[in-house]
Amino acid sequence: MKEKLSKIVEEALAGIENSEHLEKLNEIRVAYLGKKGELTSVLKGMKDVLPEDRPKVGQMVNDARAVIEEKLEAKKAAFEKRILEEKIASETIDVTLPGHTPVAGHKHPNTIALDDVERIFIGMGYEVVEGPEIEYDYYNFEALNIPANHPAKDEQDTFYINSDIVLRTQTSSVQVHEMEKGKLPIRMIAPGRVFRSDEVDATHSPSFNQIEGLVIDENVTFADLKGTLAEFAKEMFGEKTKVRFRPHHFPFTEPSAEMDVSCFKCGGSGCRFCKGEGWIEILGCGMVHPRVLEMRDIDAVKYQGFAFGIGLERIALLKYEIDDMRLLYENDVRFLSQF
Ligand code: 2NM
Repeated sequence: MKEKLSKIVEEALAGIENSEHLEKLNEIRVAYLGKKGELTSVLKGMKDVLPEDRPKVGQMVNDARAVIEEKLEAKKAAFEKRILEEKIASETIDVTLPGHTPVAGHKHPNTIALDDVERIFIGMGYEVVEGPEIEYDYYNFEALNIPANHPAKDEQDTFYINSDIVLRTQTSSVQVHEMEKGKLPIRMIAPGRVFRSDEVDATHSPSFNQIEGLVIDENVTFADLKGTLAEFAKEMFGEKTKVRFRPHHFPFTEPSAEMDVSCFKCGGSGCRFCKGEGWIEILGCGMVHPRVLEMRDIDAVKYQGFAFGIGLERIALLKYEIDDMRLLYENDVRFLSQF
C-alpha cells in the first residue's frame, strides 16, 4: 500500500512539474484528487485493509494528498506570476516615443472673412441675424419692392420650389422679417447662403454667401451710410483704404450706389490686381426705399434707413488673392490650409 501511494505521489509530482499551463494543472488535480481520482480510489479500497491498519493508511493517503496539493499550489502560483509578468511586459508604454501630431482642422477662407465682417459690425453695435434659406416669394421679392415683372424673378435666375416658394436669392428677406417684428431702431447684418440659377465658372456659383446690412432709425442719412461703410473698409482692408461711391440702381433702395475701395495691392496707382483701375468694387448699398418701409408699417417720414449687400466669396477671393471661386467649394485641404 505504501509503495502504491509513493508511486502515485511520484507520478503526480512529475506530471505537475512537466505541465506547461494552468489547464494542465487542473487536469492533474482531477486525475489524482478528484472524486474518481487515484487517491480517492485508494480510500475506496480501505475495506480490504485490516481494521487496525486503517488509521495509518488513512494518514498516509492524507499526507499524499497534502504533498500533491502543495505542489499544485506552488506550480499554480508560478504560472500566475509568469502570466502577470508577460502582461506587464506587453503593456509597457514607452513614454519617450514621439507623439502623433493630430491633424488640426482649419477655417475656410469664407469663414475667416465672415468672422472679420461680423467682428467689425458687432463692434459698431450691429446684431447678427439669420433666417430661412427657403423663403416665400413675397419676402424675397415683393416686400423688397421687386415687381412681379422684374427680370430677377425670371425662372432663369431664381430656383422656384413652387409658385410662391423660392430658394432665397438674397438675405434681405431676413431683414424684412426683422422689420416685421416692429421693434425700432434696427442695426443688423444678415449673413447666409443665397441661390441663383447660374452656371459654375471662376466668378459664379448657383449657391454663394451674402452679408446684407440694415440700419433703420430717426435722422439716418446717406452720410451715415458713407461713414459706416468707409470705416468698415478701413478695418477690413487696412487703415489707408479709401472709398468711392458710384450711382447705381436697386429696386429696394433710393438712391442706390456701388462702393469701390482703393486697391489694397497698389494703393490706387493701378496694377494687375485692380486691372489698372486703382479701385475694386466691393459692395452695393443705398437708402432703403420708402415703399419698403411703408409695406412694414414703418413711418417713412420719421424713420430712414440705409442698407448694403456684400458678397462674401468676393471679399475672400480679393483678400486672399484667390483667382477662381471654384477653389472655395472643392474643400481640398492642401488649398484650405494655406489661409
Ligand atoms: C444690396 C444693395 C443695396 C438691401 C436692402 C435691404 C432691405 F431689406 F433693407 F431693403 N437689405 N439689403 C440692399 C441694398 C442690398 O445688395 C447688393
